Amino acid sequence: MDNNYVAPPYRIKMVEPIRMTTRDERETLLKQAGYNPFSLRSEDVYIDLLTDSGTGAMSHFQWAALMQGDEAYAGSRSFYKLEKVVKDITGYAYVIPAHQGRGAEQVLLPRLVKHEHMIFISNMHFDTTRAHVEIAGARAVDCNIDAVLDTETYHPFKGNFDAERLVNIIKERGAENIAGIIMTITNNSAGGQPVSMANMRAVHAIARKYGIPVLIDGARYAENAYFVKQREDGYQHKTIREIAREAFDLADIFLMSSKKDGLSNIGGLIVIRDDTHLYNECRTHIVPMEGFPTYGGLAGRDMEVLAVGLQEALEEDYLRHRLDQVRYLGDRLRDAGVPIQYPTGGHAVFVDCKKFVPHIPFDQFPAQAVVNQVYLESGVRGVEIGSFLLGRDPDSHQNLEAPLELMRLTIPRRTYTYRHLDVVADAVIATYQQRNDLIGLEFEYEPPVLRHFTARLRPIKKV
Ligand code: PM9
Repeated sequence: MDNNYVAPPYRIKMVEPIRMTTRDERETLLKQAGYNPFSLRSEDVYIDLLTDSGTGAMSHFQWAALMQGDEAYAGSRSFYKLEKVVKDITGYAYVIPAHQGRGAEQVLLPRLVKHEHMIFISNMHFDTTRAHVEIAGARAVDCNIDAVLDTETYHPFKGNFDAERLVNIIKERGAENIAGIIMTITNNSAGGQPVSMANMRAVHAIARKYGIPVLIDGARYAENAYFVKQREDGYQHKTIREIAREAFDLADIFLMSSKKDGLSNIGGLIVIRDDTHLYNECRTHIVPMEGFPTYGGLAGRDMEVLAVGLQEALEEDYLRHRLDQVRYLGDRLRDAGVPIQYPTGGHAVFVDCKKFVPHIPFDQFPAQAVVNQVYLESGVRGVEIGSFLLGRDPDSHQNLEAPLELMRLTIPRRTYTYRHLDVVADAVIATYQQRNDLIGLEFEYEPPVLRHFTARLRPIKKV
């Protein structure tokens, strides 16, 4: 194991105080939140690892850029700056901003659904992507490799598509019924796991053979490129930018939640290689949904920040430290015997809660029980990525069983120190020592879509 974790390539210029609560306070706060940490106030959280989405720290270059925002409704100078940066990175012709990733999804995905009974196929759909696929009247089919389910065994590219299964699904369903193939890089739900360039190339070749559009869901495309450089033969001497471009060359559309590798607090992108018809359709539909095509729900200052952040996120020093922080937390947990998705991925450590609390069944949300206990223990907020998040089958309405029950400890960019991560590790290890006492949860209130954001739960008391 490489225990040489690099120090940050930045120093701290501004601080935001955070507050530790008492155990008794947290008992009350969690109960008030319906045993769903999404409903906690952030002030009541000591270290917030709910998400890396929009939660990172901006550089002084970004803060300076913010002052240059052109807030014109139409034709903002800030849009053209952003457009140029995105075109330079992707090589694509058309750029439309959106307020965040799901804004881009709601505008783009329905344009690809041409008739009933269509599906999208992905290495793994992220939850909002799945929701927008379903809202568009299609269905989401995941096509991950089996290695992802074996959390203990090393695989350099656990985020990969199962290319053979992809071909079988296309043959079974008929190419005319596939609305698109979505390459999620990195593969968030699988554990922030990277996808290899060889795999992307294979998927692209299959898609071309059957005439199916390829989409990159690239919230964390720069982190993916860094893993390719580290782990895939032939990429060691290429820059992150070159590797990212090679990935974009293997797709037709790039959807981005730029709250991640855009290093910004808000933002999304629809980027289209060359399909003028599709671009015009998106341009039309973005107006009622997000805003005029040169702002798409963003302020001019947001576009300025994003134009700078997209470039900073491609810097190798930044990425090395970012991924080392994740690796550090993962190594601390593994050393203590806590089961995690191994190797660690790009943005988070994913704790394998099927193994952590095997006595809690999937429909009592084992990972949610662990997330809650870690909060009680320490004021650290993680998030469940499992059956609670997955929800119900849109047709049968039965609770779906997730292939993995994970607690995600998501590390915001440039925000916490290694010492903060020690606090997190200690809390998770303390929770692991009490794992046999943890109990499952049931619904007090269950919303019809994306239930994990706003549901209320209660512990199932032992009788
Ligand atoms: N991802 C995350 O925490 C934020 C929402 S859940 C707390 O992982 C991918 C791969 C994502 C993603 C959001 C979106 C949607 C699309 N694709 O959140 O709408 O990881 O900007 O992006 C979250 P927005």
